[in-house]
Order: sequence, then C-alpha cells, then structure tokens
Amino acid sequence: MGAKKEIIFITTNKDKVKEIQDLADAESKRIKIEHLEYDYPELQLAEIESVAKESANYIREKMTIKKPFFLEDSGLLIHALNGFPGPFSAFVFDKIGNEGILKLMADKKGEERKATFKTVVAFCESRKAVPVLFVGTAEGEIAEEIRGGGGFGYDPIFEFEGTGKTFAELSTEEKNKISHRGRAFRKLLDYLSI
Ligand code: ITT
Repeated sequence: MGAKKEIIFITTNKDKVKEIQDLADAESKRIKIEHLEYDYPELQLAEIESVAKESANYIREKMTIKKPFFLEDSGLLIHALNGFPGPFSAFVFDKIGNEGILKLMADKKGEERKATFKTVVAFCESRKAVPVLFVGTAEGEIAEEIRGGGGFGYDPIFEFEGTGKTFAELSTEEKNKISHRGRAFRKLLDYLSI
C-alpha cells in the first residue's frame, strides 16, 4: 500500500472534525485528514452550494496552502418555512437555538414538519484548481421536543426519516452512515478513488 493521501479540512467546528475523522477511518485506509482551524468569512448567499464554493475560492486567493483541501457548508432546510434557515443556519442557531426553532414550528403538524439536512463539500486539489462540489442530504422531520445527548447543533431536533430517533440519539458511527455529511464525504472519497 502506498503513502496515504493527505488532505486538509478547514473548519472552526470541532464536532465536524470528529465526524470527518471517524468517517475517514471507517471508509478508507488511504486518506489522512489534517485539521486546519481557520475562520474564513462566511458569505451570506442564498444557496449552501454558493457559500461552500465561494468560501473555497476565498481560501484559494488568501492562503498559501500547499496540499489538497476541502471545507464544507451545512444547513437545515425546513420545508414549511421555504427552506429556512438553510444557508443562515449558523446565524440562526446562535440567535435562537433549537428552542427557537421549536417555537417557530409550534403550529406545524405531520408533513409540515419535514426537513432536509444538507452538506456541500468544496474540494480543491490545489490552490489553482477550481472547487469541486459534493452534495449530501438527509431527510427527516423536526421533532416535537429536544431529544438525545449526542451530536451537536440541530441534531437534538432532527428526527431521521422512518426511525423516530433524532441524530442526537445516535452514536457518531450511526449518524455517519446515514447523515448528509457522511453522504457528501463518501462522494468525495469516490471521486478521489481512495
Ligand atoms: P465552519 O463554517 O467553520 O465549518 P460552522 O459551525 O459555522 O463551522 P456551518 O456554517 O456549516 O458550520 O454550520 C451551520 C450550522 O448548522 C451550525 O450552527 C452548525 O452547528 C449546524 N450544523 C452543521 N452540521 C450539523 C449537523 O451534522 N448536525 C447538526 N447541526 C449541524
């Protein structure tokens, strides 16, 4: 077996790092993820894809980074709220948290509670390469109450479809198998053939 491919993952979110490291260990023996903590300015664009792409372009321009790298932008899209908070998920989480989302959803029943979690990975083989995007989604619904001690962010209110369990009630390993992030990251591994 040859040397492992070293790829830099740029994020300020330690929970994302844990999930990605666990995914890399579980899915491939030929990849090594190095975490770079860097707080790039998050553009307030209307699509998660655009945020991921333009963030990668910002890093290509501003940083001398010598290895392949990726970052990802994730968001929760609540169908009855026309995809809100979507690309504004970090801002909304900081301002109103899971309790605030549950209040917004108080009069919503059944189908009206449907939601999609989405991750867009933006990967650059080098500073010169335009970002390649990989999208992963998970379908579910907004729970009636906060449940589970694991996960992070919106996990305690996102019930994965057909299971009745929130992401916060799953182990990292279980969440990775079915999550938006797991799906997007496995597409990156397929693309790299590793
Ligand atoms: P970076 O931009 O530095 O990577 P961040 O935490 O700001 O870190 P995002 O903008 O992608 O990352 O995240 C948007 C929000 O969605 C933020 O509040 C996260 O906590 C939350 N989030 C992201 N992925 C999640 C997941 O798998 N489960 C629950 N919440 C998640």
